[in-house]
Amino acid sequence: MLFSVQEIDHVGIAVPSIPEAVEHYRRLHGLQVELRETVVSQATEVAFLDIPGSTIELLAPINGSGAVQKFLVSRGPGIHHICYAVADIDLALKHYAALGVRLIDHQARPGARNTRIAFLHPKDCSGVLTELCEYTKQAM
Ligand code: CMX
Repeated sequence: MLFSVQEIDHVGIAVPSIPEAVEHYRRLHGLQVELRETVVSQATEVAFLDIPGSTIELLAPINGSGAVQKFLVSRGPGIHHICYAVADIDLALKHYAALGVRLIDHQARPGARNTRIAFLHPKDCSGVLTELCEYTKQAM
C-alpha cells in the first residue's frame, strides 16, 4: 500500500497558561489567534495561531489533569506533538497498525477545526507524539 502524509498541519506546544502564551507569541513572533477552544475530553484549552503555510497550536491543561498537565509536570513547556494532515485517516490508521505502530486512538475521533484526528505513540515515532488529522468535507 502506498501511503504518505500530506503536510504538517500544526505543531502543538504545551504551555501553562493560554492567555499568557498567546500574548507572548504575539509580542515575540507577531502571531495572532485564529481560534480558541476548550477540549473537555482532553482536559485542554487550545489556541491556534495562524502562520503562513501552517499553524501553531498552544495547549494548556484545564482542571490540573490530562495528558498536557502530565507533560508539563514531567518535561516543562515545549513541543508536545506534531500533526500531519492525511487524505484518509481510516486508511492511515490501517497503514500504521500494519507497521506495528501503537495507535493511541484505534479509531479517529472528532478534533478541532472540522477534523477527524488520531494519535500515534511517541515511542514508535522517533520519540515524537504524532497526531493525524483529516479535514472533513465542510472544512474544504
Ligand atoms: N512527546 C514525546 N514523548 C512523550 C510525550 C510527548 N508528548 N508524552 C509522553 N512521552 C513519553 C514519556 O517521556 C515517557 O517516556 P519514558 O518512558 O522514556 O520516560 C513515555 O512517553 C510514557 O510517558 P508517560 O508520562 O508515562 O505518559 P503516558 O503513558 O501516561 O501517556 C501518551 C503518554 C503520549 C500515551 C499520552 O500523553 C497520550 O495518550 N497522548 C495523546 C493525547 C494527548 O496528548 N492529548 C492532549 C491534547 C491534544 C489536543 O487537544 O490537541
